[in-house]
Amino acid sequence: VAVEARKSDLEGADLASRLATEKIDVSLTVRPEQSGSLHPISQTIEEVVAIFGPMGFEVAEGPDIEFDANNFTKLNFPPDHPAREMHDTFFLPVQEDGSRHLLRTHTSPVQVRVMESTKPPIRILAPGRTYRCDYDLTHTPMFHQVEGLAIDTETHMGHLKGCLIEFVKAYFEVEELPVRFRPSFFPFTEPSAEMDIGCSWSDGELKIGAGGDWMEILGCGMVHPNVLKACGLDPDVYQGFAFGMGVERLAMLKYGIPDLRRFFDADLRWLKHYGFSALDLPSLSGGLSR
Ligand code: 2NL
Repeated sequence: VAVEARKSDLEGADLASRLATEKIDVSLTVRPEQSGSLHPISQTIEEVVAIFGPMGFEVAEGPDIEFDANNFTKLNFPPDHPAREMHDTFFLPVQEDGSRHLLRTHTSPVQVRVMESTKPPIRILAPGRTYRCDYDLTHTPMFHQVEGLAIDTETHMGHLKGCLIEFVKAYFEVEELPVRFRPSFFPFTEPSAEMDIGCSWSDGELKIGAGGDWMEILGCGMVHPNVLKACGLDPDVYQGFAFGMGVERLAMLKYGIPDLRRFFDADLRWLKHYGFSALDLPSLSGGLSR
């Protein structure tokens, strides 16, 4: 190792003296002219993680190929729920034992796995790829979600509202951001809500912040007792909140990206235009985006 190190030192010194005496253009020889960039999906996930991290949420991951039970049954989807249709879900061939695997339709199975293996308190974020049999102007068969889950003995709707209001203000970098929670329905939460943020439209351009219009940003709710039970947690002891949001949508709203399908074209001009420097990691103190 010592010999190797001295050999490369010599080469370094040799190169330096050659550069000095032979006037070699350094920009052509040693400095790369082009550098790669972070895809807006990666950037957006990093930003969301940077905001929830200091609130105590840790990133959890799981497989893209899941059991039907983890994707649907334990999440309180009734056996005849429309989302279970062949039509919306990519199923793998039925196994010999009759069970069937699928491509997860949301990242909730990650939270199912964490609840089954961890004694609360639980605070996790589950970012990742999700799949649905859908392809048009506003849907791609593969897309990304970030879901969050917090479980403890006294976690309540006030905690949910506090965390999510702090999140949208930090993500959109708007301190005076109007928010509202509308009642909604998901099989896995009760009560359920959708969160809107204030916005305005002028000359066909969207502005986030006060302005009289509303923009839906995420879905959330208190984890359904049936889900806690199915994941081995006693609903008389534990309760918690969960939320989910679409990463492409978050990225399009913040960075003014008009067409969803361009995200997955691998077009270098698009990537260069909308990409981020890998050296500018988002942080709350240093600024989320530059
Ligand atoms: C949306 C709504 C949501 C959840 C996801 C969740 C996960 C578990 C238990 C309970 Cl394991 N809930 N996730 C809850 C509410 C809403 O997503 O619009 N996503 C794009």
